[in-house]
Amino acid sequence: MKNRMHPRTAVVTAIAALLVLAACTPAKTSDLPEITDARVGQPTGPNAALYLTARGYGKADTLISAATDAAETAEIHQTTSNDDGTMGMQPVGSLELPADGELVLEPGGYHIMLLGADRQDVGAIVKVTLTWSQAGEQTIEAVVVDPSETMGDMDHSHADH
Ligand SMILES: [Cu+2]
Repeated sequence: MKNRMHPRTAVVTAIAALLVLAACTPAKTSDLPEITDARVGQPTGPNAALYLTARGYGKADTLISAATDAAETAEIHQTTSNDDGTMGMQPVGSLELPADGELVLEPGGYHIMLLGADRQDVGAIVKVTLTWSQAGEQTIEAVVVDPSETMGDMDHSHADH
């Protein structure tokens, strides 16, 4: 009896092996940072602070600006401690995202300041477009959270704005 199964079995096995390989390989290398924890402290005054965590995608990148329809303008800020113990903040031109590292914007550190921010309900979604020097524009959605969750940047004076 002719054995015709062997070659075919070999082909099927090879295809199965390829499928397994394909499944194990990332389908597509992302060319955008992965953004998590994007949140905006509910505006209690003219301004609001946005925080997020960005994960690198294999190439170093630089966050150079942010924009949103939910505020008059948006700036990248850094919270600083003044010599007299009070907190202040200042605009920073850009923020580095390491190739496989993280860029964390959090209370007491970096944030994106929404100047002239619209009134927002807790739970609302604010769309913000980040501009990266390499990846280009990336629109993200940030959830509006209770101001108590972003203490540290909401209390101090924004007189320098
Ligand atoms: Cu600020």
